[in-house]
Amino acid sequence: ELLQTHKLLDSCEAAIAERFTVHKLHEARDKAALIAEVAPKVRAIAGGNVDGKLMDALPKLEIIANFGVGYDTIDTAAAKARNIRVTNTPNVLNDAVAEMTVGLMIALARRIPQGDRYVREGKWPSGTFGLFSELTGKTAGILGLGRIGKEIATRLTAMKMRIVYHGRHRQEGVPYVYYSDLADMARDSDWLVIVAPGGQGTQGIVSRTVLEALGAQGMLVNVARGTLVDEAAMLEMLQSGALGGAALDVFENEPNIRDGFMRLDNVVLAPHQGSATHQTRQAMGALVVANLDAHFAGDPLPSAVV
Ligand code: 8YV
Repeated sequence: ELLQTHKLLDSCEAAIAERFTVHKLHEARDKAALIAEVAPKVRAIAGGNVDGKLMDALPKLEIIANFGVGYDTIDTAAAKARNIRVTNTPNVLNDAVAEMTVGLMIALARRIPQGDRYVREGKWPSGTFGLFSELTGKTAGILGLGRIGKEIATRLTAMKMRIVYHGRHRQEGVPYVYYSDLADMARDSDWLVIVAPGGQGTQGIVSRTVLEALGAQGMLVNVARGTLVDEAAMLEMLQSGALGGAALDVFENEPNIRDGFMRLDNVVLAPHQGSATHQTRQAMGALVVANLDAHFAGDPLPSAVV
């Protein structure tokens, strides 16, 4: 039997239901009661939000198959200690997230959402919309040059941007300048592109100091996790003009976001839709199922993180 912890793509839910008796934790009125009831039989979890306590409550649990590349809501150390496998959905979403990133950047720089409103509100015949900045010739500092970060870099190179990057290590065979210090990179960049994993190790690394280094002309785009950024500092700096602009697909407490963002004109806001295309979500769902199938067939897991 399988415990599902949040809503998944319909086709993924259907494929899982063909294979397992499914219990939906997110739909249970009394979650503790459901967990106690299913504990003797649940061998798999589909979804995230799994801590050591939930693992302990499910003594037969063997695998947690996450729908998403980021698994910051799963306590992987606790899973490892309990011999529970964890899988994610890497690679299949790289292109979709990279496309969204470029789209957000152009939308912010050229004020595409504001232009749409301007036209709809009938202001065009009697006014001028203005002149804005472009990506061409600018420097993009990528925080997290992983699988998605590299796809973003390729696309921004095509936009005639200069690419630099920061991460824990300099990477061999990468044609971009490496910064070992994030604030130094932000200082030298027009754009800070946040695409590093969330979780304990990266919490708040885009600090006030980093944002100050990016500066009043600086633009930020975040398609990773809201937790990477000191969000209170970012909001305050966007309000005061100490930071130029931000295109945000992710937030600290999403889907509930700080009210201040709604009243800002120098932001583009998106509802965590980086991977939200038909083809990518289908592929993510298929990979969740492939990991579960491989596990219960005793085969190597296609995309294990633990
Ligand atoms: C979400 C994501 O998982 O892959 C990730 O890490 O952030 C997204 O793809 C998606 O919204 C499904 O919950």
